[in-house]
Amino acid sequence: VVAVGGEEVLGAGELVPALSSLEPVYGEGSPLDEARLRFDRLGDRFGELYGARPALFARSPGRVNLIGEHIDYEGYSVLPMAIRQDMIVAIRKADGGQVRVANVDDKYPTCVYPADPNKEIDIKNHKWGHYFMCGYKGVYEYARSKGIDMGEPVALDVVVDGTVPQGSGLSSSAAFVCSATIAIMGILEKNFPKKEVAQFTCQSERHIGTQSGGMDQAISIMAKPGFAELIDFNPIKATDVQLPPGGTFVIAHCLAESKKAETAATNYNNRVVECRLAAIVLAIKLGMDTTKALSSVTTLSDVEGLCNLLHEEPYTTEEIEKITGESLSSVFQGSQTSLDVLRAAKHFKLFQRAFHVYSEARRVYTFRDTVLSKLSEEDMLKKLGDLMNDSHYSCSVLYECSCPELEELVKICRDNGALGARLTGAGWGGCAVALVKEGIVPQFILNLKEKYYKSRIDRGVIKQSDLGLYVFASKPSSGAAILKL
Ligand code: NG1
Ligand code: MG
Repeated sequence: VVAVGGEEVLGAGELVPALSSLEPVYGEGSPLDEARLRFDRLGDRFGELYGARPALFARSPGRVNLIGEHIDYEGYSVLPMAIRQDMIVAIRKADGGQVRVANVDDKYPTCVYPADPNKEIDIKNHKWGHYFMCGYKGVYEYARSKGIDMGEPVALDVVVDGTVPQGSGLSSSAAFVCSATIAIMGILEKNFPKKEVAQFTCQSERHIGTQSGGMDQAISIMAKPGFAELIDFNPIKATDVQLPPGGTFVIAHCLAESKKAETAATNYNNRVVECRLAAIVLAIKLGMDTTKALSSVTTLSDVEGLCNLLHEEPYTTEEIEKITGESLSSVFQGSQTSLDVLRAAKHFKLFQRAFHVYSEARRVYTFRDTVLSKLSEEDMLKKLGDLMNDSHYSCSVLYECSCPELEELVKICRDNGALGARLTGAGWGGCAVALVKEGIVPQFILNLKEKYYKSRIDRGVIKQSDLGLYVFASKPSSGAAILKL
């Protein structure tokens, strides 16, 4: 009975914990009866749909990013923690050449795919089940890259149950891709090194059409209960960060859904492209040969962060093409999602995006250093809160990934005693995270209910009884695990 905690390998075999031992998975003090009930319900639903018991369950958590927003894909370290909310997957091998992905919630109609890891995902026609197929394709791709024989593609019966609210910036998508991945590894009896799973699941999720960084998958796979993690990339590494006990992170959903996959061309992928362009222009301004800049510079972490070499006025396509001596469509040739960005973009705010990335990258280390410092807890919490506020300002004003609802919510958090508050995840909707002194958490949540949610309940945006799904305090939870019956 082992939870996949600090082990090096993730997958089937001796690392499989029994369902009777959920404690290591959910951490001390979690409502385990509730968790057990969820697994029971999921198993029952599986039985109704497929007339059999699942062979195993897998779970992977969502996360809240404490600081370091929109910098993972630029190669900079971030500081998230796993939350208790997760995705659980029940799975068995099936006959008939199909992967059937059902959900305990009828809101999500069953998706059926051919059991063919080479088949592209139809991203123009977005479906919730696509994330499972990201995991499916990813496992086979990883195995192929390592020369591991996977035999004939397997047909699968799957039912999932997710508690990470969708489009919330809490990474329901990575929780789904990661739980799908390890469920498939479990069913195929493959053990892959944990760090590699954290790495390749990031590639897997890109099949959905977002050029995501690796933060969400890394924390979902590598989290340890009780710790936030400083995640470094290239190579991927997680370092435990013990947060000061006097502070609690409260997560609150602004109730605007962030439809990241659907709006990628103007939001998420747009920023990835702008950062790449900023990096190339900076490299050239710093004296690099244009051919070399175009071929070797991919992220802002590849160049020195001298933003003053960029101008604040947004860049036009023509201006950038003059600097690079090459048409942008040929620079991004071969990346359809980038070409979609170019088609949708009016101009490119290179200075603002680069300034955000470099300053946010520094804030992550300052945050970590503050946690490790000898400051009194009072001063420490205040400093951490200030950093979160600075991060939000930068996201909102320079990176423009906030929205009116998030602005209102963040302000209400600060006005009601939060030491700091910021949007978390990609933004454009979803959640804010607030640092609150332990002692005032219940009152703080009551105030949010009164000042932010009450009017929305009255207007029927959410049900009073669902409020707990949208605003809650969170402790650092554990990472991905496979569970057997
Ligand atoms: P969310 O919004 O939770 O999907 C996204 C990216 C992260 C990171 C953040 C912004 C994916 C899977 N995740 O998170 O890699 O870039 O935005 O910091 O796209
Ligand atoms: Mg996501």
